Amino acid sequence: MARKSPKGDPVQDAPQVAEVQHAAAGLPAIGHTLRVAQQQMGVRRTALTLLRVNQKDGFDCPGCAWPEPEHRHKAEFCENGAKAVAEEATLRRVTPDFFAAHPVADLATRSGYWLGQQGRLTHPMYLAEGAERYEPVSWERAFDIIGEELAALDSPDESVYYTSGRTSNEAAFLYQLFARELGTNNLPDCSNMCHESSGSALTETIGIGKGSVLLEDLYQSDLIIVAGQNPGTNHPRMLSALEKAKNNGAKIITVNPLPEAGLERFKNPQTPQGMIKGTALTDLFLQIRLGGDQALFRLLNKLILETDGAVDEEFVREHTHGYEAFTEAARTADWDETLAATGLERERIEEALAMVLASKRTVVCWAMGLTQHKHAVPTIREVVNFLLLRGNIGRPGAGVCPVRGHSNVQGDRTMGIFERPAPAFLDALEKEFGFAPPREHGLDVVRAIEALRDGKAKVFFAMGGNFVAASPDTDVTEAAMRKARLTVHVSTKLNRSHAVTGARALILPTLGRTERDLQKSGEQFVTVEDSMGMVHASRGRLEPASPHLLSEPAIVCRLARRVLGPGSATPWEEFEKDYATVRDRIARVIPGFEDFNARVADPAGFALPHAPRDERRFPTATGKANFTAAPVEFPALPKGRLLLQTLRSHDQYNTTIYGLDDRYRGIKNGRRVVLVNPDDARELSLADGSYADLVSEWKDGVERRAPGFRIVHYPTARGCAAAYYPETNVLIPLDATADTSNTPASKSVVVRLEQSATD
Ligand SMILES: Nc1nc2c(c(=O)[nH]1)N[C@H]1C(S)=C(S)[C@@H](COP(=O)(O)OP(=O)(O)OC[C@H]3O[C@@H](n4cnc5c(=O)[nH]c(N)nc54)[C@H](O)[C@@H]3O)O[C@H]1N2
Ligand SMILES: Nc1nc2c(c(=O)[nH]1)N[C@H]1C(S)=C(S)[C@@H](COP(=O)(O)OP(=O)(O)OC[C@H]3O[C@@H](n4cnc5c(=O)[nH]c(N)nc54)[C@H](O)[C@@H]3O)O[C@H]1N2
Ligand SMILES: [Mo]
Repeated sequence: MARKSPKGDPVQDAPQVAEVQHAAAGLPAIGHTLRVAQQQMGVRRTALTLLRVNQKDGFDCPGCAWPEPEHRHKAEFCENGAKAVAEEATLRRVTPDFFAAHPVADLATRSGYWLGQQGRLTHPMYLAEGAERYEPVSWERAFDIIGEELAALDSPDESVYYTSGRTSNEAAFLYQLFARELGTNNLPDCSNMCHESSGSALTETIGIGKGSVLLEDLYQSDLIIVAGQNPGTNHPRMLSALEKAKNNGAKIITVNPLPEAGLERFKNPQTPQGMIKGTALTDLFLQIRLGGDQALFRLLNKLILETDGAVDEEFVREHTHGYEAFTEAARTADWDETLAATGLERERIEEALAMVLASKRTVVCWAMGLTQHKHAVPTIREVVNFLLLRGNIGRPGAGVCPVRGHSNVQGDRTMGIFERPAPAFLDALEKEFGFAPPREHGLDVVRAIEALRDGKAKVFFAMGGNFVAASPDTDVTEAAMRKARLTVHVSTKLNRSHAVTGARALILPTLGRTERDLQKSGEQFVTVEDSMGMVHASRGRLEPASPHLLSEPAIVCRLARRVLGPGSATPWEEFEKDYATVRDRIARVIPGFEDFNARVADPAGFALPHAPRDERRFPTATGKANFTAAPVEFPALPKGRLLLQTLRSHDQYNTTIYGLDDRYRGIKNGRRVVLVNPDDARELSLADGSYADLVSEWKDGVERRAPGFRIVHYPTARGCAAAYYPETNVLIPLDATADTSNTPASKSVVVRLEQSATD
């Protein structure tokens, strides 16, 4: 029986299953793009807006962080980029009348999809203590309320400043400056739930937590391994890059428990021939079990070590450290253990090895499939070992390529949004702004939830995002948020975090990327950094959704003036007036941004320095690239249980739900589905089309339950299941996190499926 949708919510969740697709993009994608865009924006605005995405004088696509190619096509956007734009540039509005008609208790019963579909926020809104509804409030009063609550704290460390990854460099720099002047490093961000494991592993091994390849490297590589990533949905423009690499002779190995359509075949909508036939992308598909990647790369490393002449000995000698300990560990890798961990056949691994040995230039790309496991950091370190062995870092056509999510998540980190800032960064801030920044580490996402839960944090401020829906352990997180004195969200759209609040709450509506940002010195632009370390300008042209919006930089500047008062020597007023003055400071504080204003005038932008990529220099503790030798781990699966990964459908952007279809996977009109391998389903007597509750099992013995999921027989790896996030976040225990990075392990949750009594 299909689960009833929340009361009064017109959204039905009645999943249907159609055929699984084996190719991505093509004509259907164009049709979908235009339909979604026109529903939200109308015909004229659709044309005007979509033509400016990722153009040199336009705005950066708020979709993903994939870089723009040098030769931009007239339509340099994809289906899902267009949906992201349409969500922001929509003509629908959430006005004070809306809040008058919908008390918070009503909003709390609504689905995320319904909330998002209501449109853009137009006024600052305030929920007073004990009140049932948000009411309009002036900006001045809003800042006063925040000031009152901050003044009542025993320490600035009782406040938390979250950032999602759409925030521009300028806004992020100002925001961290404000938090640190106030006296706290409590700057958790979405990266804590995303690529933190990549940052941790890469900083330790190569000395910088960012990818080492540029687009040109992909085009020149012989072999690209795409592990734990679904670019057809989440980074569609990456498919054009993969296609170009293939046309240049590259081979592609895909490592994934799911056969993802985009990696099977890409029908490039920008070429007539691409539309009809398309390009087969994957040459070898390794259908791995969830969490088996460390074991796979470890065995490949052993096999490379055992092949005469396969190791780049000169590189290893000149540039690396820890080789002995690593080889000792790698030599113990075991076929049987690896086959059990990965679920792969021996022949497939041998084929992969042959391709690896035939390649002189190898790139490994990855995303959430590698980062969101308990052993994510050692897994990514093993990928680094794999590349180091054959000298595949720091030369053309080769390297590490963690593919970032949010369009400026990498830039926000560069700007200092980090709860554990480097001492050198704090020194530079101190020198430039003349105050002593706090040195103690702050709270990341998981620790911030714990602090709220334990009453140690009382004010929660979010620069974008949807914290309660994106975070793990939904019930725990929501209860923690409700304990806060004040929750504040700087947002473009309504979401669940506005309905699950502290005693008092504020919604501060802000400009999106697509909109004109007019300040006292004139029209402003902002800057962003993509997944490959390229920085460029982004300029919105649309009329703002409402005259009452403030830009993110303006909000931070006004808040800082109100809260820090005349005691702050920082020229907040000037920063608000002219963002170029912010960039001048960034140029003086952050290495690589010298002459920022001059260089960003070049429409193509500029590349940030990357020592391993540019000079084969590794700024690690040892001064070399570090091999590491962690024990191999993989998730244990008790009998009768499945390992669940929580992932994205084709119709969502994280917690923003665009629609109820997942076209490539053949799911329609509903999101409460769980994909199970037919053989597992048979063994567990889970009929296709029947309904079950997902119940997660964790060492604390607490029962976490997500009710009413339709079982879909689907060709995923044995023992593995998949269901969409954020509906499944209720299943992920707060302390089920990755070692070192503390990222929620959202890709390996042990679950049992309990069939509903009515079936
Ligand atoms: N349209 C759209 N674009 C987006 C987003 C969005 O929600 N919608 N989100 C943005 C953000 S913030 C991010 S971080 C990225 C996310 O981009 P992805 O990481 O591609 O997103 P997920 O849907 O989480 O997909 C994880 C992929 O890894 C595979 N996988 C899961 N576990 C394992 C494993 O153990 N091993 C291997 N080898 N594979 C595994 C899954 O089957 C799936 O193909 O996309 C960004 N772009
Ligand atoms: N189970 C599970 N949980 C996950 C993941 C998973 O794979 N599985 N993925 C994790 C990952 S990778 C990430 S990155 C996080 C995402 O976590 P978040 O970044 O917190 O979540 P989003 O859904 O991207 O946030 C959407 C909201 O951002 C606001 N917004 C949009 N554009 C702007 C803007 O320009 N300015 C401002 N101020 N606000 C804006 C809108 O109000 C919108 O409702 O979720 C994580 N959670
Ligand atoms: Mo992400």
